Amino acid sequence: MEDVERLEAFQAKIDREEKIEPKDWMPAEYRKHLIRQISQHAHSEVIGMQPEGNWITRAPSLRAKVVLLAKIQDEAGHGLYLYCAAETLGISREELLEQLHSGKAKYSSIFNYPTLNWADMGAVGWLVDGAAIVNQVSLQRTSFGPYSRGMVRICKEESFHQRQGYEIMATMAKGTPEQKRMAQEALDRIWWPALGMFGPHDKDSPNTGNAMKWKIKRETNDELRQKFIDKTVQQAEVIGLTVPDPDMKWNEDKGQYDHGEIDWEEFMNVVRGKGPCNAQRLEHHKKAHDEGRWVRDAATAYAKKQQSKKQVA
Ligand code: FAQ
Repeated sequence: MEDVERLEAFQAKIDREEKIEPKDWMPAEYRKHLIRQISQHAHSEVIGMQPEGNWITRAPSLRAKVVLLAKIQDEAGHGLYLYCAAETLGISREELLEQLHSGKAKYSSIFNYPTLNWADMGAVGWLVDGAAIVNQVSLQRTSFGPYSRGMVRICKEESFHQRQGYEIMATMAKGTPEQKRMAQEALDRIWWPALGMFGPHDKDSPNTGNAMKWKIKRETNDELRQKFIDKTVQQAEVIGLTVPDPDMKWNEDKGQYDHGEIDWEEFMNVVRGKGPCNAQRLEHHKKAHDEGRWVRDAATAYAKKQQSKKQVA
């Protein structure tokens, strides 16, 4: 078929709400777009383990430690599903990691902020996983089959993550005045970076046009950010905390909250690698990757040996 016909057939399939699968024909731009987004998503899951990993040894109880450990291990699993989904598009794991280490591939800006105390574990679970769920529930309906199916599994686990964070915040908010202050300060620190997770305003988002046409994204950055705000402001009120936005106000006519503006200059600085922890996060990942080389070599050698045994038998 000519490319024009193929393109029409491809778009028609998307418009019929049928999934695109790895062996289907797809335009090079669609493949490239997906590799960029899925790999950025995978890197975020894995780099996102660092700010929470920082608190495993200092969790305030055995229960808190077990819950946090389970949550962080889930994030590693999410990274693996997503790397596998990206690999079905014809890129290798080595190339994906090379792009992360060279700075070509991004990961979510939120993970370049430090986690200063235990209340931050609550705020990260509640707000960061909360924002991730809003985005990922929408991505369950994305047009690429492996990404969509990965999202279904991931969303089931993310809702536990959000609740464990909210539980920490609720407990601290009704604790001593000092604990309540810590919870409020964690909310103050993480609120604006969490809103940045949804990306730039739609008018400043170069990828949204194609993403919506190809149904990679089902809702825009601003639509998802608004959904998150509308849900979360009320959750804060329930536990007696206040979001740090003096312009936050319920708009009866629109049926949603009006809110203040993100500091976009700070956002862009963090995205461009100049956030408080960008260098530290990448260094740590590179070091762990180098130190794990012997495990990968051993696993590959074992798999090869099993394969040759099968061939002999
Ligand atoms: N940070 O044109 P758009 C989690 C970049 S997982 C860094 O709007 P797009 C679980 C963007 O890549 C959280 N960069 O781009 C967890 C693009 O640059 P590029 C991760 C950002 O793709 C919790 C440029 O700006 N979730 O939290 C950010 O249409 C706790 C222009 O932007 C996902 O990755 C940002 N915040 O929309 C784990 C969801 N925003 O690539 C551990 C999947 C924008 O052209 C612990 N991704 N950029 O060089 C998406 O939904 C989309 O990629 C968006 C951005 C919405 C992030």
